[in-house]
Amino acid sequence: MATKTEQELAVPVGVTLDRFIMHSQSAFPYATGELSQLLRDIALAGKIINREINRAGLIDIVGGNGTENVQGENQQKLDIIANIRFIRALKNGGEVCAILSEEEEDIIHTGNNHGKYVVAMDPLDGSSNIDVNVSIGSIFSIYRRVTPINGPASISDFLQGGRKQIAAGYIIYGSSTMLVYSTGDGVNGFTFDHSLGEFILSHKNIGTPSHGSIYSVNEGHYHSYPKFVQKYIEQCKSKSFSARYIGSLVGDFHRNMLKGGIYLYPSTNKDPKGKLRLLYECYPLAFIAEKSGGKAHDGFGSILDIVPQSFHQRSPIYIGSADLVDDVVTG
Ligand code: P6P
Repeated sequence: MATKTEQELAVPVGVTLDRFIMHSQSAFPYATGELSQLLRDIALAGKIINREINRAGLIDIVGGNGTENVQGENQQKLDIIANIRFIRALKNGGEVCAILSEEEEDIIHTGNNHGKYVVAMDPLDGSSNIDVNVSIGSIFSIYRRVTPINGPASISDFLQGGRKQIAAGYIIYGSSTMLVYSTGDGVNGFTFDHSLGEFILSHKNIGTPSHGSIYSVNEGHYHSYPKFVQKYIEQCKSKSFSARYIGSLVGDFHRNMLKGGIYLYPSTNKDPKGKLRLLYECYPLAFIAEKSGGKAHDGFGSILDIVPQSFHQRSPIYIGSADLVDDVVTG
């Protein structure tokens, strides 16, 4: 019986997030390491939140917190915890001068006025799924500040527009925990190895298939959707597309990016401007979609070209495979 060679026995660990970041930084001669450190800080927050989620059922942190966020939505205990964990990691990391969070009315000044960057984030999206063990996610968007270094950040740092993002991504807490991000040159996915406590490169240079046969939309709101959306949903049914909607944006987006498909959250009677928030849900996922060859549209133009007016504004969104997005918006 042939014995396995040493090489076969010693399966390589793979490229850690740290090594990948250092290698990527070396490709930018003027990079001074702050963005690399910021990405590490986000990864650290993701590891901590992952641990909290995995033990939520055991230490009574599932369920509602009995409070509402700025959106008037019931906050889950893990929403609060994730928000605190991200703020703490970014404050301690020192690279971020201010944070905009879905869970907070106004921007959070970190005290790091020397920081070059600001971060807009949804600390934990889809949190109503926590109690039923459905995948949830954290979403982040990074800008270089436009206000003077060493001074306080301001609203202008956050209302630069989607195409001014220098990096964006998400962490999905599912059957495995993954960090997916882009700094503008491709999209890469890292799977968390619990035994090592490291994110390992598992999905290099992700490409969104230009086509697909999955559509993700809440058909319970069908009758309040615009006619062009109703027409598209009927087309999906006539083509025997698969309906896949888990009520968790990051989970639906991630599956559609890997397999091909489209996620739709149109305007409705209840949310005439759409439900999803532009700055920390639509912009970052649109950045990832476009950098992986997909598209993100609001029915009038690219999500990334929407001129932002306020921190928590909402937008309709049609995002995923380029051909499917075109089919929706061109009717
Ligand atoms: P609905 C979760 O609240 C969320 O923001 C997204 O994660 C999800 O896709 C959507 O809302 C679900 O909304 O109206 O279908 O329950």
